[in-house]
Amino acid sequence: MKERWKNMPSPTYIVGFLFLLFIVGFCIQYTDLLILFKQLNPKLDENYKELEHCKTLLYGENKKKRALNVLTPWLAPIIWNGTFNITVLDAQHKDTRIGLSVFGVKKYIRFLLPFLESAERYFMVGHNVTYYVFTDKVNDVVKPKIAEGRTLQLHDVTADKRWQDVVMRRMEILTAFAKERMPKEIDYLVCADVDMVFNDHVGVEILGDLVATLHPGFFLSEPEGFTYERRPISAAYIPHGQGDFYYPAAFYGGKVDEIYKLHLACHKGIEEDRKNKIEAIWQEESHINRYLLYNKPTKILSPEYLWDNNLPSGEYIKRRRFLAVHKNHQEVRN
Ligand code: 5GW
Ligand code: MN
Repeated sequence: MKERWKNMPSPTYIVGFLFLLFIVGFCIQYTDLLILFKQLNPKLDENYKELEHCKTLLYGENKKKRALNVLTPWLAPIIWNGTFNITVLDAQHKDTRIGLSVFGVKKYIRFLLPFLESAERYFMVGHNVTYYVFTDKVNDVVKPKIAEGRTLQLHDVTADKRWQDVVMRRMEILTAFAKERMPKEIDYLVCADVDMVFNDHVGVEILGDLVATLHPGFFLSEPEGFTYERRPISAAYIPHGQGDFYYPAAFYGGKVDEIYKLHLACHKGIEEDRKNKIEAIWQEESHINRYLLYNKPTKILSPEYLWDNNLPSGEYIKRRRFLAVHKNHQEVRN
């Protein structure tokens, strides 16, 4: 007995060993494992740089802000720079047909050419793209040079007198197109405002069954601060205490059948409101937000995909992929 006791490590040794274990545990817990990984494999250097931004989103001081996460509570990815591998995704979508719809009605026709030219530079480059341009002045449209594998369709629409009707009409027109024509021509439809330009890569990483963007003006706000329609009499009503994110009507998309369902629901809601002599606070955007509360998007785009250089909190936005064009509101109003 006595002999064996002598062979046991001394208490100092045990304490030292436990301390060492603690230090190792601490390091694993609090240092970035990717750094260790990177040292083992220098080829990961490039990926590491991309992931750095993703990491700050995941572990940074703002992780409690739900928009700054990379997954929603229902496990839909939120697409921030560095969260996708475009080479893999491009290969997966080699045969995918993508539609981009845009309205240039009345004075907004002036935004069409810069919009389309920028789309040729940055939107789904190398993929099969169909532009669906809706305008009241088909003959005045100046077409940009379109790359091979891409087509531009011009469609005539009526110009409503009130701007509110112009923006809401989009739901009705896109319901019809997503039902009749688009299923034969495209797999996914992306819907955009025209008073915008593509300013950096926007590719197949944005494709999903039902995709919406985080509104650049509200991504750091709590749902109570969102400008949802709060009057119960409207079909776009969202009760206080509810809501995940505030989604803009200026950039969203999805599989054609999903987008058809969204547009049909919004169109019906707008018609119902019309009968009840009410108009939702932000027109079709309010109806889209209502729809997406009960039909959760399967993918969400960070405000990189809808940014305005006049907004604060630009430090979160590493890539300004789709940018608002500054407009003279007086000048473009009818
Ligand atoms: C005109 C005046 C006020 C509001 C909207 C319009 C308008 C919008 C129009 O006269 N013609 C037209 O085609 N639009 C379409 O609706 C454009 O595609 C435009 O991008 C979209 C949404 O209207 P915006 O861009 O003025 O809305 P915000 O929220 O970006 O200011
Ligand atoms: Mn706009």
